[in-house]
Amino acid sequence: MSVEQAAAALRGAQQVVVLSGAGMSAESGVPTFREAQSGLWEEFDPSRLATPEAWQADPPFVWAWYAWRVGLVRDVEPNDGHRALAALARTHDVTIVTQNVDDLHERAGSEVLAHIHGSLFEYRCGDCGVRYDAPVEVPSEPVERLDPPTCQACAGDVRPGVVWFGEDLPMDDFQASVEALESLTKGDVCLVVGTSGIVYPAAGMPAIARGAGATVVEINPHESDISDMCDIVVRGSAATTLPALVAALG
Ligand code: BV8
Ligand code: ZN
Repeated sequence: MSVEQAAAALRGAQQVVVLSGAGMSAESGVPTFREAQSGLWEEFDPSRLATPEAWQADPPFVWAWYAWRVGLVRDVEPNDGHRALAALARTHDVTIVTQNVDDLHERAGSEVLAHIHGSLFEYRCGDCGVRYDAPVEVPSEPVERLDPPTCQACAGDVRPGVVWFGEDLPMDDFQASVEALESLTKGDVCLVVGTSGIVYPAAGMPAIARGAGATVVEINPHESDISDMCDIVVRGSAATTLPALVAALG
C-alpha cells in the first residue's frame, strides 16, 4: 500500500528532492555507518575515525581507512535503487542531495546537486588546503596504516575531501541544498532514502521540505529518527522499493 501512496504523491509532483544516506548504497555492498565494519576495521567506530582529532592524532591510520573505503567503492556497482532514481529523472525534475561520500549516484547516471558530507574521491592538503588531484594509491589488501600523499605546495599531509564530525559542511553545497528544499511547494515530494536521521544539519533537511509544503516520503527498512515527521513511510530497501515506485508510476 505505501508504495502506491508514494507513487500517487510522485505522480503529481512538479519537483522531487531526494535526500540519500548510507542505506542508499547498502545493497551495493558499501557498509552503512551504523552497521559493523568489516575485517580490519571491525573494532573501530566510524564516528571516532571520521574526526579531525583522529586525523591529527594519526594521519596514516585514518588515511588507511579512507584508502580502504575508496578501494571498496571502486570495486562495487550502483544498485537498482540508484538506477531507479536516474530513471525517475527522465520523467520528473529530480534533485539529489546526498550524505554519501561515494560516487554511485553519478555512476548510475544521476546528476548530484550536493555531496553535503564531501567525497571519497576529492582530496586536499590538511595544512594549506590546496586541492590534491594526483592519483591516490589504494592498497590491494586492507592495511592498518598508510602514509597519506604529501602536498606539492607545502609538504603537508593530504587529507580526504570529506566532512568530519565537528567540521562545517561545504557552504555552497549546503546552501544549494537548502535552497532546493525551500523551493518545493505543496504537491512536490522530498524522498528520504536510507538515512538514520541522526547527523545534523542533514537530519534537519526533511523538516525544511515539510515546512515548504512538500510531501515527505521515507524509504527505509527500519524506523529512523525522522520517520515520525514523514507523511508516507515505505518500510523497504532502496534497491527493491525505488524500482517498484518507478514501475508504479507507469
Ligand atoms: C556540523 C562523512 C557545524 C565522513 C559524515 C558536538 C560537536 C560538534 C558537532 C556536533 C556536536 N554534537 C552534534 C554535532 C553535530 C554533528 C552531529 O550531528 N553529530 C551527531 C552524531 C549527533 N554534526 C556535525 O558535526 C556536522 N557538522 O554540525 O558543523 C558545527 C561545526 C563545529 C561544531 C559544531 C557544529 C558534520 C557531520 C558530517 C559527518 N560526516 N560522513 C565519512 O564518510 O567518513 S556523517 C556519516 O554518518 C554519513 O555521511 C551520514 O550523514 C551519517 C549517518 O549515516 P547515514 O547516512 O544516516 O547512515 P547510517 O548508517 O546512520 O544509517 C543507515 C540507514 O540506512 C539506517 O536508517 C538503515 O535503516 C538504513 N538502511 C540500511 N539498509 C538499507 C537502508 N535503507 C534503505 N535501503 C537499505 N538497503
Ligand atoms: Zn599544503
